[in-house]
Amino acid sequence: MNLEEIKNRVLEIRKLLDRYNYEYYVLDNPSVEDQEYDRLMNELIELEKTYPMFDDVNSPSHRVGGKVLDNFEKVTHKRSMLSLANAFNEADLRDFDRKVKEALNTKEEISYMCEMKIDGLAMSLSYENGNLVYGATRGDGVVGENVTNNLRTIKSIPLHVEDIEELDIRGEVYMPKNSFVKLNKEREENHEPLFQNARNAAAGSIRNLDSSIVAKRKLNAYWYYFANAVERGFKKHSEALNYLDKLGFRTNPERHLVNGIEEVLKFIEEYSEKRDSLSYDIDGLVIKVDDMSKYDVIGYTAKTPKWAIAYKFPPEEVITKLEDIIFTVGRTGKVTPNAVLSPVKVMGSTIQRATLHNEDFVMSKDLKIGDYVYIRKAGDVIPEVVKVALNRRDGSELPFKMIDTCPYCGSTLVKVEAMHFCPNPHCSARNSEGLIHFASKDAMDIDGMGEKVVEMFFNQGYLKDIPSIYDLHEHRYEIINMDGWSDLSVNNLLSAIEKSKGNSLERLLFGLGIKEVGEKLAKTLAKRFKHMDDLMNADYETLRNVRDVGEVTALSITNFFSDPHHVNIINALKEKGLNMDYLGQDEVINASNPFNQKTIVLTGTLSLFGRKEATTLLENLGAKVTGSVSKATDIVIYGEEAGSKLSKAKDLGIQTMDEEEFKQKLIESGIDL
Ligand code: 3BD
Repeated sequence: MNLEEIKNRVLEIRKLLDRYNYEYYVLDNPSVEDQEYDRLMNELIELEKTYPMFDDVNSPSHRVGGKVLDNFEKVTHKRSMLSLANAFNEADLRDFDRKVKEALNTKEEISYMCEMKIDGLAMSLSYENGNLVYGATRGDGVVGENVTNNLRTIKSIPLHVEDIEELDIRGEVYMPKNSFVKLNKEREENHEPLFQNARNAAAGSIRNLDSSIVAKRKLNAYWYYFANAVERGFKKHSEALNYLDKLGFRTNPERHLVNGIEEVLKFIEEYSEKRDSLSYDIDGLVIKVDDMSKYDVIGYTAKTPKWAIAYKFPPEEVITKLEDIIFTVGRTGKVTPNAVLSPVKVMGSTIQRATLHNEDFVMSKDLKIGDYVYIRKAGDVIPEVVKVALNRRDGSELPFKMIDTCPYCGSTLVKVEAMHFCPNPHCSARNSEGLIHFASKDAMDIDGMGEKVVEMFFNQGYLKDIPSIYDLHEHRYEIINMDGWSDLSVNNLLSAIEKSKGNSLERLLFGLGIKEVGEKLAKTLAKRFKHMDDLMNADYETLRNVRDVGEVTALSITNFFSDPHHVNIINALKEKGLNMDYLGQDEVINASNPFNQKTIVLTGTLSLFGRKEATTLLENLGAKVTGSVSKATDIVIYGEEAGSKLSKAKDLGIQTMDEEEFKQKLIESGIDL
């Protein structure tokens, strides 16, 4: 064969294999024997190996995976991927229908497409001139991850379609129920951690960086939306779906076009029953207006279309025994009662603990130890105790009693509103929780120092408080000899610890676990004060002048830094070489901002900003802030109860601005509020 003939043979085999794939995986109706398929595949692989110039990423030979990536590239979706509003009951659905009719100014019944809401992962596929160019996860709806290599291993996904300029389609990748059960069984035999449910198994698979592993997971997909259908002349969603079907995409046959909301409700009733007999998990149904030409009239909210809604099945409830109530102590000292339950399966995961929040919660539900209780879980949310099954009481139940001393250090608990706190800053439970928080991703981000590791080292005595993290290297050889550790894993941990010393101030502030100081406020404080010492020296008034710092927060911060125990921790961290400065970029100030070179007066009570902060912000933008209104004043910014200065400004025809407008202008000037 000459090169031309070889190329033609390669193309011919690909076409055949694409067709056989489609027949087998989409139509479930193969036309050739496996042997014939394998023979062609081997011939193709052989040719591509010998003539690499004819290789192609979209060759069916690449469906077995192979490439191992370091990470996934980010992709910006051509059209952003919307969310869906939820309906939980009949009333919500009728409301939806009423609003659609109102928007269309009609009393006629609406034609709705009713679909399964597959509990999988939303994906987009993009084709250009008939070739798959990328497949991506939803991400935040705007930017997702390029998982094309992994999607290619799903054999029902076409690598080529008819030669169409552009196709942008959306669907759900999922793992069928029986594949999930089988996968977990294998994992159990191999002593590998189990997946909680089919959705997590699908998510874990599609985000695996090794596509040859993905190829072994039995994933599949249904495609439910043709994003550029209207541009391509389609008027009905139902027609767009039929077209996708014709192009070779797998569309869900469990879809029904119905007329009016009553028929939607009937459909929901029918599928609430049928749900369990499907080969995949669904967590609800999706109802869509069929007439796409009306989508823009019906409109959109910020994130969701108003022409579609997701009906969510009610959360599953099960009954189990409340064996005991135990107490845990968090890093702030908060003591939480926890339900110890007889293990029970809800929504595919086994539950044996549930938080009971605080004493009042337990009392208001009248929980007694030995009671049978209803547990509810919806989707990925944490399970909750709903109520007692009173009819199952036999008198043997024991009353609940809140403890008054810390179960870890014995200190007398302090009650603040409904909550109890262990006041001892040296309490071992508090310290170990504090360490876990300090090392966590959003705080100091010490990779490899999660809950299990901290607890293990804590129990060994290698860790006792936050500064001891930075002495962990002294235990290097002891750790290497512990179960599950190696030279490499210890090195990785120690270098992650070393690396964290260079973090910017806000991570350290958040990591210290000051009450009321969350991630966002930590950043604001770091930006405002720049150095740890300046924050430590700030008095109550100065703190109150910072945006988002109220009385409670200002007090909490001053209390924290006036405690010698905390000062010692910070000094110890300084000694270990931790960075104590804000390293972030200051905002780049645009000279064309509306405050540059202007003389500005602030008046009235500013509630969004402290007066001092507003002044600093304005000065940073090139403004001069003065005290009294005159002809030289350019702008007056006013808050509540502004008096004579505001009226004078109005008399003089000076520009005025309320706080909201001020905030808006700051944002437009590039200030990161
Ligand atoms: C399904 C959006 C629209 C195109 C927006 C109407 C929210 C997950 O089977 N239709 C379906 C399914 C999901 C859908 C749309 N039709 N959006 C649909 C969907 N049959 N599950 N979803 N999604 C997909 C989401 N995912 C993660 C985080 C937030 N939202």
